[in-house]
Amino acid sequence: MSEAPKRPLDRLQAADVAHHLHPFTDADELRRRPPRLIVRGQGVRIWDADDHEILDAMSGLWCVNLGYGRTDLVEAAQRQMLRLPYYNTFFQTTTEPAARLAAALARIAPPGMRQVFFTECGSTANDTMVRMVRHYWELRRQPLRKVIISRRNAYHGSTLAAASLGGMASMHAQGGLPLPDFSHIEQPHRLQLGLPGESEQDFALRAAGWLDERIRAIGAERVAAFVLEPVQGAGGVIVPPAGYARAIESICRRHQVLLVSDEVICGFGRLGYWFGCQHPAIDIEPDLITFAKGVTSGYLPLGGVLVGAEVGEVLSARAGEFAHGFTYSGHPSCCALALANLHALEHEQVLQQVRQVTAPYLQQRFADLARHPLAGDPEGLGMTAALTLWQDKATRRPFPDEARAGLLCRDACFDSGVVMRAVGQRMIIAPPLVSTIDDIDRMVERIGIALDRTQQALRRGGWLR
Ligand code: PXG
Repeated sequence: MSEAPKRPLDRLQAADVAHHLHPFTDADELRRRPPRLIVRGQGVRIWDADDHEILDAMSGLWCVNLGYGRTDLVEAAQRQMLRLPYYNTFFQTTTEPAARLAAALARIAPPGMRQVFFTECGSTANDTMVRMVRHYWELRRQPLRKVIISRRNAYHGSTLAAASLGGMASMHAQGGLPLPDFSHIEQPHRLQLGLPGESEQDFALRAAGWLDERIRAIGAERVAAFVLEPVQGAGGVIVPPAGYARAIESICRRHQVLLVSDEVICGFGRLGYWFGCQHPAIDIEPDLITFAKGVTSGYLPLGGVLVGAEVGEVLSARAGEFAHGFTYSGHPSCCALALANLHALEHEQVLQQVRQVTAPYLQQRFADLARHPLAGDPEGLGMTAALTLWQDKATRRPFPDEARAGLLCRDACFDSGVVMRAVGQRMIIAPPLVSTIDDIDRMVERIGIALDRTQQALRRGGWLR
């Protein structure tokens, strides 16, 4: 029998490996390498149990937009928890934070979006949206409109409907997904799908045309909605070409297909606007918006669906209930924290700072990083950015999967004191919106060191000369 682990840290890690099933984690890998234990955070920094300081350039999982250690957020939740930690919003009841947050969201949402349905997270926001648009079409006496179209490589969550809606091949490979009546078109990724000599505008129109073709192939009378993220986050920070989103919008209008913007990542300032669809590079007016993450800066779970005039009027004008809801829909403690988060974003002028200073600086520094021999093709919008790792940058030859270049780089980043996310061979970041110029310089400096270390490791493995 192996000896019992001695240090408290070792004991915790052993307990975790033995009893904790982790999301999206290779169990074998976890046994070989116990998980890193994160113990505290302040501002844009987190610390592990060995007191190793790490810049959290991923804002947790795209959510800790105001950074760690905000007592104003914690106190807002605490005040509400002491007064009324929980009550529900079913059966003709409400609470003060739920009512006030609904009104606050209606005020910042794009014009015409006056109502919100609360959920606990982004997955249940998307599930709710799927049920809501199908119910809407039933109320409009077009019950055949059930099909929801989205894009390959999109991530929309992990419930059955959200995973079906998403276009992640690895998720569809398990458990018989997607469910019926979900359909996926190609993502507008020019680096991958652009033709030689094709202009950005031509690619944008060709990529949007895939939606038109799909709607016609299915039959518009069967299509309920099209769902897109303004910038595909977990898919690897895929920024659409200029004009794509507008072209998508007019195709949806032409076929009377509802347009949904999944703002779970792009909402609440990630692109420098309350919602990503308001960024001038996107510039669309969706019928529905799903959100989560940044609404509470990740301090407590909360999500929801913002409902535009067209759907809202049909849902509220006709008698009968929408037979849907969660115990924690409109959870008062989470809503109280969200109100404090919105207040801080507004009064500290975080969005303006992102638009005018931080985001342009981040994009500029990522362009600098792309001079590294291993990395190229800087892409990004707002406070999201990506680089691609190439085996041969001049000819854009990718590494074979076995090289595990992205994972090597992700580990090298951690060891160099910065969190980056690997999506295949794209290295991506989404730093807290409150990152300063100095914080970004430090992140970029550590990423540069990590790229050097990755290059050395790839050489040792025989993947680079
Ligand atoms: N929509 C989008 C666009 C998302 O990014 C969800 C929905 C689901 O939200 P919840 O709250 O149910 O997780 C997400 C979540 C990653 C990563 O590694 C991304 C997400 C979640 C976990 C990991 O990039 N996005």
